[in-house]
Amino acid sequence: MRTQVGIIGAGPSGLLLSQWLHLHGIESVILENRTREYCENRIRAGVLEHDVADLLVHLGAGERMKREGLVHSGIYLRFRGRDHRIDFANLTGGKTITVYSQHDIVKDLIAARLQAGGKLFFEVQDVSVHGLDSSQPSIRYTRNGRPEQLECDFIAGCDGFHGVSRPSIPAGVLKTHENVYPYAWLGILAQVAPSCDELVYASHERGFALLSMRTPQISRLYLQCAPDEDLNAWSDERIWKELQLRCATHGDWTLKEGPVLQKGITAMRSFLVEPMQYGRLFLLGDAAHIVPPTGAKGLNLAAADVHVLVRALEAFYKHGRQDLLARYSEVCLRRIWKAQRFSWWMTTTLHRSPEGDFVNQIHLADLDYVTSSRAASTALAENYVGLPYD
Ligand code: RFL
Ligand code: PHB
Repeated sequence: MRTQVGIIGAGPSGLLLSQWLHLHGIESVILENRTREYCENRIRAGVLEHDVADLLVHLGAGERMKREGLVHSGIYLRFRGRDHRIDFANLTGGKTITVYSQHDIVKDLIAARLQAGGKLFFEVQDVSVHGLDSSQPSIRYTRNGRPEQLECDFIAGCDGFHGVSRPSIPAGVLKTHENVYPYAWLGILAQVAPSCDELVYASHERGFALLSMRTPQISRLYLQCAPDEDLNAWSDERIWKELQLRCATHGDWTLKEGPVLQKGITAMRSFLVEPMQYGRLFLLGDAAHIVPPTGAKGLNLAAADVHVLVRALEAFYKHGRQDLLARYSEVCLRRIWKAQRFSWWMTTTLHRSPEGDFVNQIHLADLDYVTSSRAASTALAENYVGLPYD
C-alpha cells in the first residue's frame, strides 16, 4: 500500500493530523495497535485551549463539543482557604477554555475520519519504521496475522510516550530533557455534579487538590500523592475525606460526594527531545514531549505540533517548499518550552514540596502575587488559554 503520510497512532495527534491533512487534499493512513473501543474509552485530558476548540469545529469534528462541551471563562486558585478567580475572558480579550473529554474528541475524530473515507487500521501489530533518511520511508506491520508494508513520503510518529517512533531514531541524534517530580496524582471520576462552576486548583498544607469535571453530572477530582502511592490504600471514603480537608474554605461552600466510577495514579514528569524530527520521520504530541498535567497542556501541545506540520506539508505538496519542514522542530520547540515552563510553574507552585517550609512559603507568596497583580494574573491567563501558534 502507498500513501503520502503514514501516521502511527490514533490518539489526538494522529487523528487531528489525518483529518486536517484530508482538508488540504493530502492523503494519510493511520496505523493503531489498540482496538477502536480501547482508544475511544481511554480516560485522560479534559481541557481544551481556545484555539484547539476552534480547530475541532474547523475540522468538522466539533458539533458534539459545541453541544456538550462546557465553556469556562476562568479558574479558581484556592489557598489559605479562600478562592481567587483568574478571569481569563477579561484578561485575554475574551478567550475561554472548553471542558470536553479527550476520549470524546477521539470518538468524534474517528467518526469524522471514517465518514470521509479515511484509512484507519486498528489492532495492527509489530509496527516498525524504515528508510527514514531516504525520500521513500516505509512502515512495516502485521495486520490480521499477515505482514504488510506502507510506503510513504513522510512518517508521523503520533504513538505517544511509549511508542516505537522515538526509539527508532539512531542513538546520538536526540537530546533528552527530563524532570521528575517528587509527587503524583490520585485521580477519580465520580458520579456527582461538580461542586463549583469552574475548575478549582487548591493548594493546602496536606497537599494539592484539583476539582474538575467532565459533564454537569460527572466530576473529575485529583489529589497530590506519593509517586509510589498504593492505590489499594485509598478507599473511596478516604479519598473523599482527604478531598474535603484539602478543599475546605472559610465560606459556606461544600464539596458534594458521589459514587467513584474509576480511580488511578498519574505520574508527573516533564520530558522533551530535541530535535523532533529525523529525516522523514516527524514526532508529534506525547511521542516528543510530556508535561505534568497541572497546566492542562498535554493534549493542547499535540494540537500545536499538528498545526505546524500541516502547514509545512501543505507548503511541500502545493509549492514544493522544504523550508517549513526543515524548521518543524525549531518552530514547535519554541512554543513547547514555554508550555513546559508554565506546566512546571503551575505544578511546583501549587503542590506541597518535600523541600520544606521555606520553599512552600515562597510558593504561597507566588500565589498571593499572581492573584493580586493584574500583570501576573494576565501572564497565567495567557498561558492557560493558550499562547499564539506563531
Ligand atoms: P496518545 O494519546 O498517547 O496516543 C498515542 C496512540 O498511539 C498508539 N500507539 C501505537 N500504535 C501503533 N503502534 C505502536 N507501536 C504504538 N504505540 C502506541 C496508542 O495506542 C495511542 O492510541 O498521544 P497523543 O496523540 O500525542 O496525545 C497526547 C495526549 O493524550 C496527552 O498529552 C494528554 O492526555 C495529557 N493530559 C492532558 N492534556 C491536556 O491538554 N489537558 C488535560 O487536562 C490533561 N489531563 C493528561 C491529563 C494525561 C493524563 N494521563 C493519564 C497521561 C490527565 C491525565 C490523567
Ligand atoms: C482534568 O479535568 O482531567 C484536568 C483538568 C485540569 C488539569 C488537569 C486535568 O490541569
